[in-house]
Amino acid sequence: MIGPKLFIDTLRSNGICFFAGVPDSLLKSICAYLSDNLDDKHNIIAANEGGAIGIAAGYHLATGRIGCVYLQNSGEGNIINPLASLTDKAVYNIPILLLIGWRGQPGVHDEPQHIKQGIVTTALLDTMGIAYSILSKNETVAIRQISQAVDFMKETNEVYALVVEKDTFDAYPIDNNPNNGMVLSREDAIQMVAASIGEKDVIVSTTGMISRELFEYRIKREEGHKRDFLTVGSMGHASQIALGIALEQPNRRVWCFDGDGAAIMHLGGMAIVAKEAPRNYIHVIFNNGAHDSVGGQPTVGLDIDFCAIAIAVGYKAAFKATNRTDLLHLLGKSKELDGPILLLICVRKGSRKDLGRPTTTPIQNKEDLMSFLKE
Ligand SMILES: Cc1ncc(C[n+]2csc(CCOP(=O)(O)OP(=O)(O)O)c2C)c(N)n1
Repeated sequence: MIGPKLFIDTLRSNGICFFAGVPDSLLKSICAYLSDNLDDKHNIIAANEGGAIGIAAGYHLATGRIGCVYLQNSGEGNIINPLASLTDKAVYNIPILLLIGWRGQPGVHDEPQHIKQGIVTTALLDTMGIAYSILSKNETVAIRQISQAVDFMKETNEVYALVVEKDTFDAYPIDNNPNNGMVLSREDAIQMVAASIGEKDVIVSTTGMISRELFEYRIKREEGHKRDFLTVGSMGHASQIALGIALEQPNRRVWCFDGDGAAIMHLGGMAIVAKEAPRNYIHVIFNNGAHDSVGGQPTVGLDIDFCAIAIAVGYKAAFKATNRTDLLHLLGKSKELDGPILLLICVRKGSRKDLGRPTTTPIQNKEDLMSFLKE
């Protein structure tokens, strides 16, 4: 395995001193090392992976140097457009080193949402004409790969990718201190909101632990999962899935259980919710200021005013809760109001150590929900 310090030091000694990206569980120790050792001018956690390509391209334009963009392979879709129409040699020919965490690598067990992406990870790079290598777990070989990648980028001005398998990097102590100043746990908040929704209401929950905590809540209550659509992949799109349902089913309330990282990833979706203005739409953002599900790296969630954003784009109302009493009060109040409404719930970081994963398949989940929506 490769030590995160050695890896980053090698990049730096090859002239790569600027990083942007979206955190990934396989790159957890690299992301943690970068957060601990670089300031936020040299390590920018982007809204989405495509944005990170833009930032690294701008960095190159301003400095002539090469930046590194890190991402989970789930974010490959988000980078295809800027790779094809910005950095490609047929357009601006801008070099960037990609560091791609390979979830769902064929032969390695993973969750359903990673299987297809795992299969197409290197095929997409081939199709895009992007040179790559699979990062060796041997430090000496990895050091050589980095210098070859840098030579290639300097010579051609093209993008190069290092694809990272599971267990490539040594652990690095992660400062995932749940204490972000908030008192409510995300799981408690999820349970309080889920317990308050009407019999006919449905929930579209976002990627990561929010869906896992909702799933376990239904098990505990023996309620089945038919009211919930678990957006296990497709990070950042839960609010739009909820919008699609809400517009077609105006007689039931549709709740989106979003994360701050996911909401920020495709923040523009809120403007479309507001424009379509379904009266039955409630957007709940569980805001811990972190990408908690992949290691707790910071988002700008606690630095921005989501309620002001919601009102500015046209939501009918937006409320913030930071404790149980406020939340209970707001849940009661929001039932009397027309949507779209934003409920911003500030929560602690962290989760239960024994938190499980959905045991039903995505297809079962979809079919159960669709039958429920027909009732
Ligand atoms: C396009 C894409 N990029 C990255 C990921 C990896 N990923 C899964 S969950 C997650 C963090 C989600 O953070 P947030 O929405 O704030 O919810 P939290 O985990 O903090 O509850 C990330 C980055 C992904 N699944 N898809």
